[in-house]
Amino acid sequence: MSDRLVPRRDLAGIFSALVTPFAADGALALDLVPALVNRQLAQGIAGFYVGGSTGEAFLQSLDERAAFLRAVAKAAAGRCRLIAHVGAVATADCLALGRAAVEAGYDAISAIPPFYYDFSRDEAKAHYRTLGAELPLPLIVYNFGGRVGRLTSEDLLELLDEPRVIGVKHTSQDLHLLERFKRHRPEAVIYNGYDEMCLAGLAMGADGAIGTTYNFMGDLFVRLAAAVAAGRLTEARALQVTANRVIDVLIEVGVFPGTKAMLALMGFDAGTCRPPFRAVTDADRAKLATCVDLLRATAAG
Ligand code: MN9
Repeated sequence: MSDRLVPRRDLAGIFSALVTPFAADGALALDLVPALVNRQLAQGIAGFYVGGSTGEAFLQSLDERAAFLRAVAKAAAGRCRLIAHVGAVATADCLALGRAAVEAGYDAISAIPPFYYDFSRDEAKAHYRTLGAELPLPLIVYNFGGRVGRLTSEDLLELLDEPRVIGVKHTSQDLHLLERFKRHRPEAVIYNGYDEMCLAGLAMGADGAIGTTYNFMGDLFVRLAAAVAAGRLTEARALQVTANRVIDVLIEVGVFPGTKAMLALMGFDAGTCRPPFRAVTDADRAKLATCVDLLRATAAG
């Protein structure tokens, strides 16, 4: 396959699955984007995965999603790598968002398989082939556990052979499959998806990680990844355990509303989530405040 894209190594590393801030009235709060982007870049992350699950993509119109892609690219101003999640049910909607990402200067696009309808495996694979053929950007398949429709492990391995597919965002506990992706195509860029298993994913060969909690503890995971790369697994494990103390609380209060609340407690307004996500309560905030203290102590130590 001579027209096959060679995956760029600078797409490896820790990527924040950036939250999308909404104002109290539910409107997109694009004014909050520059401070959020600057804060997270200061933590040393490689870049942003914009408009994915964490970005509440499926609670937004296509116009809003495109506007947010543009706002993040403007705020980032070439200082980091940017991956646009353009997944949608309709292939045409993915293409429209993909074109917005191309115009805004994104480095890669990514997409969840077409969902809701029982699309056949061939239909889902054809969807990715169309995105690859029509959009002049590297493509990262988003493998999200139960939400991949009928795509099998073999289908995902087959998609890794597509000329424009350079990698997989692997939000799955199946780390054997992650290792099979790397064995099948060693130069591919494979991202660990569950933050609470980041160490395990990196140990099994992931090139990086994309996650929700890197919005507010990206620095911890940058340190964790560096420790793994240097073979300091005891240190990496201690960092993962600290992170997981926080993630357990987040799962209790709701990962996305909890992430925005953590950012607020740290001094960065990330707005609210859209319903049906719940609003955090004072009791939630009190629990999360103990997590902020834990992270501060870890950063100091
Ligand atoms: O892709 C995220 N997964 C989802 C990454 O959004 C479904 C993760 O970062 C999780 O939010 C995180 C908490 O379970 O690992």
